[in-house]
Parts: sequence; structure tokens; C-alpha cells
Amino acid sequence: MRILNSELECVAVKPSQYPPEGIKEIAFAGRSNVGKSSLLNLLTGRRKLARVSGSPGKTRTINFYLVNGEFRIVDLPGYGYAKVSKSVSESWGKMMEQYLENRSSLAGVVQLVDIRHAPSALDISMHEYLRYWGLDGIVAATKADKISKNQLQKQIRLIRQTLGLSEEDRVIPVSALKRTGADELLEEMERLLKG
Ligand SMILES: Nc1nc2c(ncn2[C@@H]2O[C@H](COP(=O)(O)OP(=O)(O)OP(=O)(O)O)[C@@H](O)[C@H]2O)c(=O)[nH]1
Ligand SMILES: [Mg+2]
Repeated sequence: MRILNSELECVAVKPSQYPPEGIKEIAFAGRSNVGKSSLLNLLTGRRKLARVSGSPGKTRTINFYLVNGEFRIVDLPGYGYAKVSKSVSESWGKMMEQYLENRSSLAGVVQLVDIRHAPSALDISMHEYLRYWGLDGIVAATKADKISKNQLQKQIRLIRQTLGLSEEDRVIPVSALKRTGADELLEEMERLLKG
């Protein structure tokens, strides 16, 4: 698949603001600062489509991007951002649950984890949650430029083990900086959309 055009279609904090169902969606989930918005920009080839920031907690709304006029990529707010108050982080959690549990157009979720570290306790709970709702299957291991080629397979094994992935689950290393991994990830996303 090639992404020929993409646009921010809708910004929402509650279901009444979501765009209409009927177009399949793939959401990006992962902790704050893991690189969700950067990955979206890499895939779409648009450097400034989604706001990227060095300080975590940049994306605070559910952002729906229409891609090729055919499907949507949904950029979710990051979880595990320590600096927001408990009530704010609870309301973000609720906002995401509301979306993930009730959206019939949702084909699946790409879970992003940082390739340098073993997935955190929050990543593990997120993965279990996605599995429970049948939304798991693709993991993107971000910031692949930060490790050496030698370490790559080792880190992928660590991610697979820590999340308890099965054979069919895919882990795809990506780098928004070096612009690698996009084609492979898009291929997996296409399978998800067709499946
Ligand atoms: N080296 C490197 N840095 C990256 C990569 N992807 C993202 N970053 C950096 O990581 C930081 C966070 O990136 P974002 O894309 O804003 O992360 P996010 O997951 O959308 O964060 P929130 O919106 O806060 O949830 C920025 O400083 C990016 O430049 C990557 O592949 N390689
Ligand atoms: Mg973001």
C-alpha cells in the first residue's frame, strides 16, 4: 500500500465528536513520547501532519486521520505520562476505553513500544487489554535508530517475551528518524484492513 493523501479529519474527546462509522480504522496506542505521532507522519510522508514533541503528553485528544480517502489512522493520547494529575490521566483512560471498546469500525490497534527497553508494566496491561478486546496483533518497536543492528533481534525477542506474543503476532522495528520500517508496517496494516 502507498499512502497518497492524508488529512486530519476530526479531533474528539467524546463519542459524539467522532466521525461517522463505516470507514475502517486502525488506532495507534502507546505510552507518551513513544513516537505515535512521528510514526503517523512517517507513514503518510508528511512531516507536519501530527504534532510531535520532545515533552510527553503532546497528543491529548483522539485524532482521526483520513488516509487515501479509504481508511483512518487514529492517533490516541499516550498513557503513563507521570506529570498529569491522577484525575486527568483517569479521564484520558476513560476517553480511550470509550473509543476502543465501542467502535465498530475499529479493525485493530498498532501498539507502539520503545525498542530500547523491555515493555513496561503499563505496556503489558495495555497489551492484555487489547488482546481481551481482540484488537491486538501488530506491535511497532519505535526508535530503531537508537540501537545497533546487533541488538535488534535481541530487543525484539525481549519485547515478544515480555508481552507474551504468539507466533502470529508481528513486531516491526520502525524509525521515524531514519525513515525505516514504514513499508512493512503498512503491509501489515493492509492485511488488518482486509481481514
Ligand atoms: N531517535 C528517534 N526519535 C524519535 C523517533 N520517533 C519519535 N522520536 C522522538 O520522540 C519524541 C516523541 O515523539 P512523538 O511522536 O511526539 O510521541 P507520541 O507518542 O506521539 O507522544 P504523545 O503525543 O505525548 O503521546 C519526539 O522528540 C520525537 O522526535 C524515532 O524513530 N527515532
Ligand atoms: Mg502524539
